[in-house]
Amino acid sequence: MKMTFRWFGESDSIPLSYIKQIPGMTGVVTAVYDCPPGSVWSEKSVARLKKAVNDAGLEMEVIESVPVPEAVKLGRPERDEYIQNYAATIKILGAAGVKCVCYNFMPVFDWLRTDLSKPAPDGSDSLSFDGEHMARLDPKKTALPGWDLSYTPEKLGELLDEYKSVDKEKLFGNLVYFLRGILPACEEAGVDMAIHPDDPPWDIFGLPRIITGEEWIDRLFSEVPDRHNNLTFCTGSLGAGRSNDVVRLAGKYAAQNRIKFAHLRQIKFFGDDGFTETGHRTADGSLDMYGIVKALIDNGFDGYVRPDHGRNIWGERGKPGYGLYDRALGAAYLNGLFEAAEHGN
Ligand code: DNO
Repeated sequence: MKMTFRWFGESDSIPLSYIKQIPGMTGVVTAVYDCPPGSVWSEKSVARLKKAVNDAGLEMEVIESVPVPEAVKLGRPERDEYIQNYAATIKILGAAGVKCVCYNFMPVFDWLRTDLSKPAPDGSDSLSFDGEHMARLDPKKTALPGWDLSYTPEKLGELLDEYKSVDKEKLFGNLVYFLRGILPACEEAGVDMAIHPDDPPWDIFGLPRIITGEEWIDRLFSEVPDRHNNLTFCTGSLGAGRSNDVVRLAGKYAAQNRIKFAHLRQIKFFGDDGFTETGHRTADGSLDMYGIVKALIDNGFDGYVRPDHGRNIWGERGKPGYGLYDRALGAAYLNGLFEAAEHGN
């Protein structure tokens, strides 16, 4: 297991030197943010990022994310060009020592929350999702965290209309087409693709979401068995789907050697489908964090791990979910769980 920490590049307010001081930290999970979406990442940008990370005594073996353009998810005719660009980026990353690329295949929006700073009784605050609140929103009139703010309301409207002809089957077919297009580059470059589950794992605003649980994940691996087609096991995303037994799924996909990267995060359920992010401990939420870590270890997991979203604590006003303090506490706690699980307790 390699413990890592997400870092948003030079604009991140957290210095690499602080990340290095977290016990057991081996590297950062990062991305190039100065290349236009859909283009081939420049070798110069990748090399600069890697140098900054390595100079701080850290590794850059995981990229999160190389975004997949909407044209690819929609299956537009121009997707082939974007897929070629994606494959070229993978080769550049592989040459720079990157081993794993985390990506998602969610239409239009990435992760969604209805509250970025829900207060807790101890004075901390965190991200939260409330389905009833979400149901009252009009995507063309509101901007929520996780939304791509570069869309104008008109563009967003057009995109939402275009997705009306894309159901789950079509989206799945487009994912398979994308993977078949890039996997030869992954083989050549020694890079594992690790798809991130949809967050939350159900349809939003009528947009189809497919990486939501066991049925579709099994289908993905049976349709594209290539060994570079893998999973980012995100406990908070999968776990928000209450029918997903994350301990069992962690064991199952670790045994299949499909988990290359784990996002370990705690959530506490409320109402029918609501959840609030909490501290990482099992006792703080609804997921059995030790059970998850033990299932991973008992089934041979040896990939990258990162603490996922943290709360705002100690007066920090971090990037939502990505402050320093609570994620550092999460990493320390997770290191303890891994140590115990590895010793067979
Ligand atoms: C949220 C993250 C996601 C993730 C992407 C991967 O904090 O886990 O935004 O990076 O979905 O493409």
